[in-house]
Amino acid sequence: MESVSYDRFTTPEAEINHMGQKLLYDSGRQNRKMYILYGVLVLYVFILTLAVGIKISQVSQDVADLRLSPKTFEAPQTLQFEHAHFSERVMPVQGPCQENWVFYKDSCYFQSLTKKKWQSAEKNCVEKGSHLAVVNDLAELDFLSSIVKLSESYWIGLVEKEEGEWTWVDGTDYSTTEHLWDVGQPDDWDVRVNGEDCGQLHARITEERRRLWNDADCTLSYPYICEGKPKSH
Ligand SMILES: [Ca+2]
Ligand SMILES: [Ca+2]
Ligand SMILES: [Ca+2]
Repeated sequence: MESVSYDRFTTPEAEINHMGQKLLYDSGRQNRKMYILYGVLVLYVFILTLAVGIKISQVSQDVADLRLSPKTFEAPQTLQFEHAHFSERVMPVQGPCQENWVFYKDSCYFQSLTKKKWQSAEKNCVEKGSHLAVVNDLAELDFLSSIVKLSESYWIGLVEKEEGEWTWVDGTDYSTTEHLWDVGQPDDWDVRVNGEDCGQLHARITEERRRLWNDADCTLSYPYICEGKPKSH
């Protein structure tokens, strides 16, 4: 009987014992879950740290590469710096050209004493049987740099028909000539309403400086340079 009553009715101590075991079991499961969660979290943090570490090392490598090869980074500046100096000056001669014109290679050049807007300047050159100067190469630019006044900018035959589409007045393909823009030009500086769509030889402060190109507002008046072929008599 005792054993039956023991089986059917548990004593309070046994009940407590049983609950204790259940609690222990539950808390064990809870702990395992926590451990798994903790493990996943640690793994996630580890992967994240690894990824950030790889990225930082890539960026450091890129910075180191840039430091080691500054030429690649500064190529456009270097090119303009080389173009900014010239030593050989060409003495202007009249040659087969008309009076007040100077001869260089196979062209005659006229340097205006008056200032005109770009359009009027080109019109005036055409009336003289020429056009605004077309700078075909660096040698021609150096020649023009040597004949003009130091502190003036001069219109040349470079005009922007559409923004970004520069053309030469004599039909020379702009893409085939050297692009001898001054540092930071063309900048289409739009402090005035018209923007800047006409090319000029930029004024210089010192003799040693080559005149590079600037884009300027076509409606401003500047002196200009005409270029034409020698007239056969
Ligand atoms: Ca030319
Ligand atoms: Ca422009
Ligand atoms: Ca400009």
